[in-house]
Amino acid sequence: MPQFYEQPLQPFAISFDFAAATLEPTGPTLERRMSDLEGLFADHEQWRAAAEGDNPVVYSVVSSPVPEADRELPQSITTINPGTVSGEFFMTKGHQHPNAQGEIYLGLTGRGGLLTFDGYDTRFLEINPGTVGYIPPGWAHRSINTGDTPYSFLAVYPGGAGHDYGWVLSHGMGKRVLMADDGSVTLAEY
Ligand code: PAN
Ligand code: ZN
Repeated sequence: MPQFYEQPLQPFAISFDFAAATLEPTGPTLERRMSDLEGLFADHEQWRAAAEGDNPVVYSVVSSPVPEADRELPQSITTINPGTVSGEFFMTKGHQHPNAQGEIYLGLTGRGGLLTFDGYDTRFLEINPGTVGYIPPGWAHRSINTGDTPYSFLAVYPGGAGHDYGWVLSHGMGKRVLMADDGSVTLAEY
């Protein structure tokens, strides 16, 4: 057995409902409202009006009880509500893992995608139900609901990777994901 700084967890099973996008037992959960997303949408005035108005829940994250600690492998389900801010689809804040390590996403419900940016190139991957997306080490990532129903996905990531949100605020994501006039998904410069 390797040496642990804390008592290791015992093996345990997680009951996972693909359609309802829930897991049990449940660890930490969080909700991000519009007011939590300052500086991320291109149309700052419309963002402010929404944040100071009904301030909708943009997304929520429910985690299993596996801790974010070295050697552990936490999982969480994110659900992003449908909507736009001046045509820019509802999305997660986006982050880099400062201790660069890979991550996988599995699409569960709805329609959406994964925007990745390594500081030079941007790639947009559709991650719909049944699709696994791989995020290599060093690629910042943000998820986007491009549909008109809630979009959910499972994320599995190394517990020691950390989350750096300031990187995305200062570097952006290279592209924005917008709804075109005909409702289709289009990428625009940041
Ligand atoms: C995901 C994200 C989750 C919420 O579990 O943390 O989708 O997005 P933000 O963290 O950008 O608000 C993940 O990538 N974890 O590493
Ligand atoms: Zn991540």
